[in-house]
Amino acid sequence: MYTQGLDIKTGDTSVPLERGDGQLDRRFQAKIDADEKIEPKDWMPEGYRKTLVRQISQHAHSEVVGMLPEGNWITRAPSLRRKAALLAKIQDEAGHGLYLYSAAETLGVSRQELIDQLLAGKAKYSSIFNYPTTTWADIGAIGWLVDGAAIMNQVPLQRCSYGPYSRAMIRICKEESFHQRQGYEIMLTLCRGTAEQKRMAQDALDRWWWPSLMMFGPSDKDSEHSAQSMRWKIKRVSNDELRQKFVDVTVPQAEFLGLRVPDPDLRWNAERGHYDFGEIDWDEFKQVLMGNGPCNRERMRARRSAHDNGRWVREAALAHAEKRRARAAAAPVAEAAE
Ligand code: BYC
Repeated sequence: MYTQGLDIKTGDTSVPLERGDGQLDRRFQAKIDADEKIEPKDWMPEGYRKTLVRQISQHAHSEVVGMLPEGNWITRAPSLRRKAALLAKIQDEAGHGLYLYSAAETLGVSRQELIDQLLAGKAKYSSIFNYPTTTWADIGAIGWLVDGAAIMNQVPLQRCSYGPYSRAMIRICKEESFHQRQGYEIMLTLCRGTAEQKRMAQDALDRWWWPSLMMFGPSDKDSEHSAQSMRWKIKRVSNDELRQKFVDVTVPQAEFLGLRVPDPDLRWNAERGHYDFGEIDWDEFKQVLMGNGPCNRERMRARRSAHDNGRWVREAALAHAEKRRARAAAAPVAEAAE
């Protein structure tokens, strides 16, 4: 774990150690209001720490579970170029999971605890990864829509008040933007191909559009954590605002592809300067969150089996690290020179 001793100083010179008078809380909020970053050793309210552990770990789990729907297509990608790009994308997602677990560890929780919660079915991950990838066009739609939605949500997280999370986001966003482009390029190729390929692209858009809008979370009026997370500048933009931005950016992209967004209520509202769009099926969203989506059980089975199959690798890596540590302790100079 990366957590080091808690440093009670909040960057200010004379912080009183008594917490009862709310001074620490006030100084903490003042620091947030001044757009200063909170770092792992700074004092923070327990609620802030818990909110970050919850959000960052859910985000990490999403990256890791998110590899599964795409992994389904590595062996069936239509060319060597597509296979190499897909492999690289999935590998990036594993990396994102690792940065995010590391960021969560700075808050005093171990990666093992977080993974145990996921495997026990107690932790959430993004609803979107509980839908199946039935055709190659789904890989295009995931890159275009799912990574597109992820970027929309993650760009403001680069300015999150918690230093390790915001810094992880900067690198992740760069990679996500490559992912989004490779997805759109797959869609463009299909849409400029045969009538059958274009139908495949339309079918993928039909199936991924609404689940992509659900990625942004419940509407603002039903979002239990938003108000506090905005005050703490963990979240910078609300769920509904981000969803609207995503629709505004994505509809012209669909038009360029010659595809139809599957929403009869979608229309440009000149007065608002935004697209109006139909109501999300919140019952479906709730069912997916409760574990009843089309692939929830399959995803958890795959994660548990990967975890069990990887046990010997983790044990071997630990044994190797222990051997190196023991060698270094016995002969520090020789080990350092290695
Ligand atoms: N799915 O009060 P709210 C990727 C939960 S991966 C599941 O609005 P908050 C990629 C929410 O957790 C990108 N659960 O919460 C990878 C909360 O439950 P708990 C994933 C959802 O936290 C591979 C409850 O509903 N991105 O890009 O203020 C391949 C109430 O919601 C969902 C992130 O994780 C959902 N869609 O806001 C390709 C971004 N929505 O904890 C691509 C980081 C809501 O009370 N996370 N819930 O049990 C966030 O920005 C925020 O956590 C959310 C929700 C906007 C998602």
